[in-house]
Amino acid sequence: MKLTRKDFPEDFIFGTATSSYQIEGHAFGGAGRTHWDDYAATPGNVSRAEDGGRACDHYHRYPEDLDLVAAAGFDAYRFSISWARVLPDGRGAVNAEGLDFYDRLTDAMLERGLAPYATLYHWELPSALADLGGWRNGDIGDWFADYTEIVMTRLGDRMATVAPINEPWCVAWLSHFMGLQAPGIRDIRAAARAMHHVLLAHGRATQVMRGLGMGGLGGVFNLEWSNPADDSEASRLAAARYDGIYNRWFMGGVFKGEYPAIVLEGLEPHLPSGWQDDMALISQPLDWCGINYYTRKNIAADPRAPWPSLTDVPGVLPKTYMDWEIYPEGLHDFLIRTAREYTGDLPLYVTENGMAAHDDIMAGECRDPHRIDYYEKHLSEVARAIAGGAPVKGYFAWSLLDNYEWSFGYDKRFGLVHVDFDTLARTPKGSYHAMKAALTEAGR
Ligand code: GCO
Repeated sequence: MKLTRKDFPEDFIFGTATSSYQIEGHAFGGAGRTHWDDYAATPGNVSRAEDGGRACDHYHRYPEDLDLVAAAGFDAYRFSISWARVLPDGRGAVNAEGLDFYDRLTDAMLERGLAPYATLYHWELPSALADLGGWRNGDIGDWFADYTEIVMTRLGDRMATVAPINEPWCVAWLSHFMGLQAPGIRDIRAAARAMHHVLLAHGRATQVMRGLGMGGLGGVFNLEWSNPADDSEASRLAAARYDGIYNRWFMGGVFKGEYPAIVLEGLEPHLPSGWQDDMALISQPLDWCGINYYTRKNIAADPRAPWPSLTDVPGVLPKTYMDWEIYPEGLHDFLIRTAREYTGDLPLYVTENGMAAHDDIMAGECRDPHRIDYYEKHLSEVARAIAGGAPVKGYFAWSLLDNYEWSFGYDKRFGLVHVDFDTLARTPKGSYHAMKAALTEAGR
């Protein structure tokens, strides 16, 4: 990698990110069942019906994993806390072993000089709450607030930053309209409710943490560039609807207290009554904004389909193993647009960015020049956004380890570190060594 730390401001934070269900091994330590266990147990949802029962066994191997993070020269580690590990039924009895685990994990980060960047929900809803309607039930704001209070009463004094919810679009739209993640629902009314309740829960958790006297509170949004697939006015409008649903709904709700009209057009009839009364809570001030960025979509109008009457068509750019187009400019454009239109001077972090590949070990080594190139191109766009005035304060590579890529199972490898899912051996890839060289003198 040609870029190094020196190409970024002195206080710029480099980190790497993971999430609980994707790496910990949810069968260990008394965690409760989650809707991902149920989704994976239903034929046809997940490749090879794989689940997160063992995953990378980070639950037992976290010291070794954090050693790898520290040795690469990262400043911070973005991790998540599993609701069902702390509260197996989502409410009521606490699993002391679960809270103890996150306590040990936090201290292990601090001992290695890594700043803990926590997320409270990265998709593993306790099944007992899914039984009550999960994200469709407006009570989830209070359930999530209670869980937040339990976790942060214990850990809050040691967190550098906290985001309540990872990628609200995935929690709501991908999972309740497209049906491609747990709970796998395809229903516009369920989707509309989830779209609102996920932000209500964000607001309630933020309120609770402020009440505990905490700072460093933000939100993490996955943004996807919406590119009209052709020059027609119909496709331009379809792309604007896609941008509205994917990006502007959440940015507008959280940073302006309003939802975009182009989305309300389709969703308002299905929102819970009195939704307007929640907007002040949803848009209370934050300390930073996180952007997860991977790709763009090419959107065309599909006038025969009901609202939002659009479809995505394959693009011409080189693609990752997820079949996602590689479009680094989108990261620059989102950083600039977010600061200009939504967040002003608020610190921005790239909280996830990375690519999947089919990485093999050969002669004891895992070479992934494609991934080094991906990181280099995206980091260049971050540097360009900073030069253009966007207040970007940090960048987190997704992901530390090959892990459970949700409905794709263990086949899509995103890690800087290769994981052999039979032996669980960790092998740092070429991209890990390149990062280390960019971040430390020792790695050069
Ligand atoms: C995300 C997801 C991660 C995925 C990654 C690659 O936050 O987008 O949270 O869990 O693994 O995005 O798809």
